[in-house]
This record gives sequence, C-alpha cells and structure tokens, in this order.
Amino acid sequence: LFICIDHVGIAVPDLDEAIAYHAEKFGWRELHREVNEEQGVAEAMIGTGEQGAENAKIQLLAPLNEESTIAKFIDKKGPGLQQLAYRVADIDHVSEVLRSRGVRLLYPEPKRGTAGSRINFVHPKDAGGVLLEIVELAN
Ligand code: V0V
Repeated sequence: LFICIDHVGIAVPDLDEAIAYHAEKFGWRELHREVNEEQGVAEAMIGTGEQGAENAKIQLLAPLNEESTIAKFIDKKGPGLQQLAYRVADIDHVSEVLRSRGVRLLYPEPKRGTAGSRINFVHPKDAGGVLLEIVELAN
C-alpha cells in the first residue's frame, strides 16, 4: 500500500534560518521551496539532492500567519517534528482502503501539497500521537 517514507516535517519559526542551519551544519541542500496559502505554510524540502541516492526528505514548515496549524503547533509544543509522510502511488485507492479499515482521514478529498502533490492526513489522536500524512507525488 505504501511505497516509502516520503518526508518528515519539522515546524520551524523562520524558514530561511532553518534552511541555512541545516545546510551549514549538515550539508542538506534546498530541493524545493514554495508557499502554500491553503495550508498556511512557507515550506522547503531539503535533502541530499543526489540522484538515485535520495532518501526520505525533510520538510521545513514555517507558519504564514497566527491561524496556521504550524503556528498553533509551535505555540503548544515548540519547534520540532510535526509530521511523518508516507508516499503512495494512488491516494484515492489508499484512502478507500484506509477508510475500510476504520482509519479516519482529515479531508473528504485530498488537498494540494508540495509541488503539485495530493495529500491527506490521519489525525495524531488516531495515530499514536503522530500526524501522519499520505502523499501522492505529481508526475
Ligand atoms: C496537534 N496535535 C498534535 C499535532 N497537532 N500531535 C502531534 N503532532 C501534531 N502535528 C495534538 C495536540 O497536541 C492536541 O493534543 C490535539 O492534537 C489537538 O490539537 P489542537 O492544537 O487542538 O489542534 P487541532 O485539532 O486544531 O489541529 C490538529 C490537526 C491540524 C492535526 C487537525 O494540525 C491539521 O489540520 N493538520 C493537517 C494540516 C497540516 O498540518 N498542515 C501543515 C503542513 P492534546 O493537547 O489534546 O493532548 S502542510 C504540508 O504538510 C504540505 C503542504 C505537504 O506535505 O505537502
């Protein structure tokens, strides 16, 4: 059902600062950056950038405003790991299977995620305290 771990998301107060920190200290490269108004985030995907060797990426998530889920997360828990994302080939199929197994998804239909991907989430209260994202990448 699931292909691999696509990324882990870290809530950060300041995107540029976080990108610079991970680049300077660990050598991660910025692979992609965008603003997603609907999700209330300015985000960046960082990783090795090595063709063929790319593993799960890290998604740095900064809040766009005080209503952002990321702002709420940082207020409550402080910066840190916010989500774990599983990659799937067909999110409609996987959603159907998960629902048939009694797993509740946050959105009735997938929403737009990073780089044109389609995303949905399992609430952390249903998944052992971890916000689980399922993501179908754009081709
Ligand atoms: C909240 N809680 C979490 C959590 N967020 N626990 C673990 N990980 C998280 N990320 C806990 C919180 O401590 C509370 O526990 C309880 O859940 C209810 O929290 P709340 O503050 O009242 O929050 P809610 O219920 O208003 O919102 C939580 C949900 C929200 C998960 C529904 O964050 C959401 O809609 N998330 C999905 C969208 C999202 O995260 N977008 C940003 C990433 P106690 O205190 O009751 O024990 S955008 C993205 O990933 C993109 C674009 C992409 O990947 O492409």
